Amino acid sequence: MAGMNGSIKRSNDPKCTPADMLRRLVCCNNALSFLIEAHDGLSAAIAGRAGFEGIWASGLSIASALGYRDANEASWTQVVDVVERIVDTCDRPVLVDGDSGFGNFNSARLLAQKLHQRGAAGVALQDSCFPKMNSLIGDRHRLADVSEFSGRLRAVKDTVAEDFVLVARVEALIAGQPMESALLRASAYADAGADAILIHSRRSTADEILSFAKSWDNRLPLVIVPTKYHKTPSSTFRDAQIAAVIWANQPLRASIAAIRSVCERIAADEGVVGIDPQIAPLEEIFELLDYSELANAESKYQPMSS
Ligand code: SPV
Ligand code: MG
Repeated sequence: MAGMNGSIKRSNDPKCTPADMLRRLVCCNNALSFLIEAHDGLSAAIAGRAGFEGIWASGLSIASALGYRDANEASWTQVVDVVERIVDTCDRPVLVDGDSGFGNFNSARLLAQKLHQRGAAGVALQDSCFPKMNSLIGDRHRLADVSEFSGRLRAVKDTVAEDFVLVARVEALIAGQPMESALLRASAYADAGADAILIHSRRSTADEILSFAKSWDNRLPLVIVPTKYHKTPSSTFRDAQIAAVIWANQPLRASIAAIRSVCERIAADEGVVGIDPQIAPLEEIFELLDYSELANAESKYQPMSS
């Protein structure tokens, strides 16, 4: 189906909601799934065409694209607005990085409800205090109290449509807590109704994640973000029965490298002849955002007067 936003191809089948699609990827599937980061409508359109099964609306990437630091500088309504653009330009289910839920149980459930209304398939909430700091920088990662965070999860489950996927993200290992604490937290979040656990690590090897997965023993599906342990082959994650891998920031980082190199070259050359063959043609923009749908709609609804 083509829609008003130019490139919407979402199914009209009420039996297959975005949440159902994400649930199949993360919760009811024995195969390893892959989600890729998007930070705006255009990056989501590109990711969908590359064949990814699901989209990770990354907090780091959305904040960075807006020119904010990943420290809750962007407001939750700004994130919701970006998510709407991602949802409208891509037919894949979108799992949103909801950080810690922007406060308490009430802001968490409001955020989740608005994300659901805008077409997101699920939200990941992490057990951090507000404001959070990106997990891959610094040592100031204050953890929320387990029962208070469990209340945030329960509030989301009780408020938002039943099929909306709720991923509970455990930050214990990021905060330097022992494995035991990570497992206890994950257990509490499973009891609170989470559909999957995102266990995060910033070690350069997957040892921590693999040891967690072994002890966890598949109580709920596991989601991981191998940014720092990116050299680990996917077969290792498959063998550990991980449910989903999120490539959380590579498209944003690719765009930074490409924009930097093109800007430097144009500045040095005082012209664009040298770079033109290397950059995306305008036609690609028109195709990604489905300009042909608009042309068809114009001839149907607004024929040129003769
Ligand atoms: C994100 O993509 O915003 C994440 C993953 O939350 S990380 O940057 O590793 O915290
Ligand atoms: Mg994040």
